[in-house]
Order: sequence, then C-alpha cells, then structure tokens
Amino acid sequence: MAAGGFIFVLFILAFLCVNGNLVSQRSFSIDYNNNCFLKDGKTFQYISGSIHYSRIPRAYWRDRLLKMYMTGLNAIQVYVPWNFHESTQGVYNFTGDRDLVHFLDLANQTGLLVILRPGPYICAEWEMGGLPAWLLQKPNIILRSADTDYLQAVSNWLAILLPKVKPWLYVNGGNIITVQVENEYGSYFACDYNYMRHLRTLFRLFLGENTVLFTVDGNTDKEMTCGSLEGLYATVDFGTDTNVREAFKRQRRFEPKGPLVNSEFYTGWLDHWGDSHTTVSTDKVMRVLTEMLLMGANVNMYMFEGGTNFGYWNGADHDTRYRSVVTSYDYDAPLSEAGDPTEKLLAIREVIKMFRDIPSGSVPPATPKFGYGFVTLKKVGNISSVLNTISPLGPVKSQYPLTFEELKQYYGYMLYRTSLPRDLSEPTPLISPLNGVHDRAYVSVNGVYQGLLERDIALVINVTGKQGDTLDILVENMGRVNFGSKINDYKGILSNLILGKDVLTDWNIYPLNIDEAIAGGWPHSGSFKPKSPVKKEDLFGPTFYMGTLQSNGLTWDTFLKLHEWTKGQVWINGVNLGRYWPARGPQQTLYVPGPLISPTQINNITVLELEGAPTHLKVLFMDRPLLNATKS
Ligand code: NDJ
Repeated sequence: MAAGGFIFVLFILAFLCVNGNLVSQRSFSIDYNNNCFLKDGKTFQYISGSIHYSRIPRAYWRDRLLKMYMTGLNAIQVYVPWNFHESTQGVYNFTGDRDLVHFLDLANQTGLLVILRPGPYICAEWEMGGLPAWLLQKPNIILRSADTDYLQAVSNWLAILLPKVKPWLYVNGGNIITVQVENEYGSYFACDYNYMRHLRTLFRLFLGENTVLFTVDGNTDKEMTCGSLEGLYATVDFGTDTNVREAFKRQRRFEPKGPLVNSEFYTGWLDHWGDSHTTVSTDKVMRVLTEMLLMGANVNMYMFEGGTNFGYWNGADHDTRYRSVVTSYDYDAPLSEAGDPTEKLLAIREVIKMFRDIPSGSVPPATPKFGYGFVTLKKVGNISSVLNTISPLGPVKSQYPLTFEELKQYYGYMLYRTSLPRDLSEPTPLISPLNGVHDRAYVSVNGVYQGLLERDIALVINVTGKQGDTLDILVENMGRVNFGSKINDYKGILSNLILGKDVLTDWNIYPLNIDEAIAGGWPHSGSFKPKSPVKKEDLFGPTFYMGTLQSNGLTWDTFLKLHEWTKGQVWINGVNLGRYWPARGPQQTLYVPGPLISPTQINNITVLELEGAPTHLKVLFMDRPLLNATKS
C-alpha cells in the first residue's frame, strides 16, 4: 500500500476509535475460560432486577427505572407478553403503554442494560403466560410444541418482534446484552426439542449468530434436561430457601464452564385470591444475595418492581384446583406496586455497594400519595338492563353453549341467556356436571339474582321460577392458567348445564364489550336518572354503579378500597383498574396511578359489582395500600 493510503486508513481508524463508534468494539459474549461474561472484552457481572412495562403506566416508566439505577443495578430483565401486543391475530400494537422501544430507550438513557425475555411463552402470572387466547381457536392445539399451527403463529410473531429489538442489541449500539429463548421450558410436560430447535433457528435468523441466547429453568435435573439446548446458555432460577452451592452445582452440570447465573432470584412471591399474603424476609434476601455475589454469580432479582395486573391481565395457577392471581403484582418486591422504595430496597443497596460502585446520590423518594376520601356511587342498572349498550351487536344463537374463544371474545365477561324449560316452584338444582364453568357464573332468573357457580368449588346451585322465565348466566373469565400442563384454558360454559332433569338448550349468547362502552364515556355520558334510595334487594347480582371524584387539583397516586363490596371490576376515566374481591382477599385496595386522575375535570368511576353491593354504596380513596387481609 502506498504511504498515503496507509496514513488514510490510520486516520479513519483513529477517527472511529475517538468517536467510540467502532461497532466491533461493542461486544458482549461468554468467556468460557474465565467463567464470566465479557462486555467490550472486559469481565462483566450483572446485578439486575425484573420490571414488566406491561404492569406499569407509561408515565411512570422513567421513575421506576431511575430508582432501579440508583439502587445500584446495572441491568434490568424484561418480559415481552405476546398477547399484550397481538390481542387480535395479525393486529399489532406497540403504542402507548405497549411501546416496547420507548421503554428500551428510557432504560438506555437511564444507564441500564437489558436482559430481554421475548418468550413466546413467559409464565409471569400473566394471562395464559403471555400466549394469545386466539391460539385456542384450533381445538386440541399443543401449545409450546412443534404443533404446526402453533409454530406458524410463533414464527409470524417473532418475525414482527425480533426485527424491532435487533437495533437495540448491545453490539448494534443498544442496551440488550442477552436474550432468553422460551421460559422454564423444562417444567412443561411436552419436552419437545423440535420446538426449541425451531425457536433457536428463528432467534438466530433475526438476531444474528453473535447474540448471547440463554434458557432459564427450575433447579432440577429433569427441568434442566428438557429446558436446555446446545447453543443456548443454560441458567437456573431459585429463591431464598434453596442451597446456593447445590443450585449452581446443578447449573455447572449443564454448563461446565461459563458464568454462574441465577435468572430469577425471588425477592418476594405472588398472591392468589383466597390465600394468605406472601412475603419474603429482607434478611434472607440480603444473605442469599450476598452469598451469590461472593461467588461472582450474575443475579437477576425477580421481581424488583412488580406493578399491577390492570384490566384482565392476571394469570392463574391450576395444581389441585384453579386459583387466580390477584390484581396487585406488588410481589413484596424492593420497589412496591406503586413504585416506592422499601426497606428491602435500601438493604439490597447496601449489599450491592459491597460489590460495585453505585451511583452517588440517593434513591428518589416515594411519589406522594393522597386519600381523596369517600365517593358515594349510584346504581346504573343490572347487566340485563344495559345489554344494548354493552353488547351492541346483540346475541349469537346456539343450541348448546359456545366458549369465549368460539365467539372470539377472549377476555372479561359474557352473558348466556335461555329460558326455563318448565315451572320450578321448588328450589331445583342447576348443575355444571363436568365442571365446565370457567371460571365463575352469576345466575339470575327474570333479573332476580339466584347465586353462583364456581369452577372447582361450586358446581350446583338451586333455582326457582316459572316456565319461560329468562335465565341469565353472566360468566367471568378470571384469567387463564399461566403455568403447567393446563394452559389450554378455554373460557365460558364449556359443557352443557343441567337444570333438574333438563339439559339447557337454545342459548342467546351476548359477547360483552364493557371496556369499549366505558372508554366511550358510558354510563356518565348517558341521560340516566338514578333511582334513590336503592333498596337492599336491588343490590344483588351483576350490576353497574357510577360516581364521580372531584380532585382538589392533585394528581397523586391513591388506593381504592371497596369496603363491604363483594367482587367485581372498576374503571376510572375509562381505564380498567382490575378486579376487586375484598370478600376473599388478601388484596383489599386497588392501586390508582396518579396520571389517571384529572386535577381539574370530574373523574368518572364505574363499578361492575357481580354479587352484592353494600347499602352505603361508598368507595374510599385512601393514601396507602392494604394487601394482606384474607377473608375466607
Ligand atoms: O419463570 C417463571 C416466572 O415468570 C417462574 N415462576 C415465577 C413465579 O413468580 C414466574 O411465573 C414460577 N411460577 S415457577 C409458577 C408458580 C406456581 C405457583
């Protein structure tokens, strides 16, 4: 090369180095010789925390991320829930609270690296483990396997998602250091290597050969065997009650060399309705975290900020019986559901300080909370009186009941209507013989509430009435199972109901779009005149109530207590806050993020109470949460 050309090349190289733009300089890989990660060629250990953007209003993303950064974390771990982005097949939503790229960008600006978990299955106590319920339109589909229809849907989704995140890979100038394939696949019965191989091919195709891909599995040989695959770095998850050395020894059996990684170190745990509130002691978290960091392990704390299962997004478990997950995903995590630093966070910060330099300055304080006080609601009407509004397309007729999935309404509530085939002057059993009510059915005759059926718990109730009377059964989907072999969790009335000796037939099934009606301003926009006072007997069965809250100029976070109400769903200004069920607990208050409250305009509150409202019809906005009172 001529001297001039040589100097030119040197000049270009110097320019790229000075600007730090030499793409090949940004690297993230596994060092199998020194048992660690390498970032830009240097030893790297992550101390990370899980945060789910789908459980936090967008307006608070930056606040939560900054608090995590100021705790001393250098990374966050993030699930992408497929059904949050593709609720309707082929229609993708990445805007507003679903703007994944904005979330990655905020994390990057904050100084946090990202461990991305795009599933496609995520578990996470999220509806159906993140899988879209429209997959269930194919009867007998084997989810999380090489089933052709499942694989086709997965391939279509990943072809949309992965190209979006590719520019955010660390090597491409972004902050994503590692990407997980599937989630705890080894604990799923199918153990289908063809499925995992297919995923590996797709991830490699869309993200390139150099991305660090990994798997996460529970800490048993069976789980590690079915969940791991060559080319995907095998990591483990475990909580404070596990022997750390034993757990990492097991990881070593599957990855003899490379970094030790606990991908989910449980700082707390989830709650189910009806169970007692779960906590994990700060002392244990500190002790086990210290032990892992002393071993040089990479640790992700699950959860660091839990957030909320707004709307209908909670999942459920089904071991001995169906148990749905509460609305709060506080998780007893270091940042509370409302994003406030806890003593657990401060203790963790002290531990981290011993292992890495943490940013100077203190963790931002809790956002202010306000008790806006009591609001008295008014009765709007029972479900059957508002059907024109909440089911504008009217009913679908069918001899036998159809499922939510068959009617392509995947979430919320649906009304099944037929008429009594004969006079029932004596209380007559209405039976769900095959336990086919998924998950709860509220039964009325001519608008008079009779009682309820509940999956696995109440399969019979008594009904009275006259031949030809209207039998209304409102069925609630309480969240699809997110873990184990029962994730094909169809909703609605799945098998025939029997009344006395008659099989009930000739149904009118009303898909309900309550959320659309409320988001459109109903019932507050209507010219509705409430009847008052309301009598006790008018308060039973599925009924809408409305009220207004005038703020005093504040938009501070608050917590809504539905004291003496039974079970239902609440909206504020058209946003679905989630389910309440104080009669069962342990959760007693719903988190209301401040940005949902208008400081100047009237705030609209709508409640769908399913069983029975108290005569005082009051709800209370308090300045603190109450998550730990189990009632039955
Ligand atoms: O990877 C799973 C994560 O997404 C692991 N977990 C977590 C618990 O929060 C979460 O779902 C398991 N969940 S194993 C099963 C719970 C059974 C009660």
